[in-house]
Amino acid sequence: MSSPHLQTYEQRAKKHGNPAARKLLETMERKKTNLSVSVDVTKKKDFLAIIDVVGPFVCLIKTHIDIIEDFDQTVIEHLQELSVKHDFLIFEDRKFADIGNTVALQYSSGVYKISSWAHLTNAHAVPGPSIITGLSSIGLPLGRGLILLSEMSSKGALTTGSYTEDAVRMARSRRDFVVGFIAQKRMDGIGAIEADDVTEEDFLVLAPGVGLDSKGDAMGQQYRTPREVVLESGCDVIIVGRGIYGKSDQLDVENVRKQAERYRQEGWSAYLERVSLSP
Ligand code: 5BU
Repeated sequence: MSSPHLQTYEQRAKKHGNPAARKLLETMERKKTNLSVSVDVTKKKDFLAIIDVVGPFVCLIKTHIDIIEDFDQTVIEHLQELSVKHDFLIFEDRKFADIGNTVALQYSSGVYKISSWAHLTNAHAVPGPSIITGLSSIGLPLGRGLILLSEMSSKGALTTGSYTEDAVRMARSRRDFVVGFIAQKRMDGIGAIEADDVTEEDFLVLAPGVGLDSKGDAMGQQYRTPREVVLESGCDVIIVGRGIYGKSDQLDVENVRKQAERYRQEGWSAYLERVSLSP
C-alpha cells in the first residue's frame, strides 16, 4: 500500500479508527476541500460572520475561543449551528501544555468546556505522555481526536530534531486518540524503531503558516503556499487565517468569500496532483 498521503482522503477515511478523524476525512472528500480557516478575531459578531461566509469552502474551522472579548454561551451555540449548516468540523487550537490532571480540567471545565464542542484540539508534547492520558480521559469517550504539535511554523521554533521524534513516538503509542500533528511536513515513520509496525499508521498533518500573498509577518510567522505545503511536503490540511480575512477592522465579506474560494481551489488542486502520483 502506498504512503497515506498518496491515497485519497476517502480511502483513508475508511481505514481510520478514530471517529473525529474519519469524519474530517469524509468531509474533505465530500466537500472537495482541505482548507481550514483560523478565525482569529476578537468580536463574536465578526467571528460568526466570517464562519458563515467561509463555511461552504472549509472542512474545519479553527478557533482560539479565549480571544473573543464578548464571549458568552451563544457563541458556542451559533458555532455549532453553523457547523451543521455548512458541514464542517471544529478544532480548538488550545495548545494544552500541563500535567494530565490539569489538562483534563482545562479541557472539560471552566468557561469554555472545550471537549463539549470541539471535535479536535491540540497539545504540546512537552509534559510527556501523561498529557495524552489526561486529555483522552475526557475526549475519548466523546469521540474526540487530539493533534500533537510536532513542529511549529514560527521562526526559531524549538520543535526540531529529537523533540519532533519524541512527539511522534508519543502519538504512535496512542493512535486511538492522537490522530495527527501540527507540522510542516509528513511525520510518517519518524522516530520509529524496528519493533514498531508503522505500516498501518496514518497521521493527519495540519499545517499552519500558509499564505499566497505574503512570506511572513512582523512577529515571526512564516508562510508557504498551499502547493508547497500539500504537494511538496505532503500535509493534509492547510490552515489559513489572515490570508483570508486580512487584518482590517472593517470586514470585507465579499473579499473573504473570494479568498476562501481561492485557497480552497489552490489546496484542492495540489491534493489532486499529489494523489495522481500514486503508483
Ligand atoms: P495566520 O493568520 O494564517 O498566520 O494564522 C495562523 C494560525 O495558526 C494562528 O491561529 C496561530 O495561532 C496558528 N498556528 C500557527 O500559526 N503556527 C503554529 O505552529 C501553530 C499554530 Br501550532
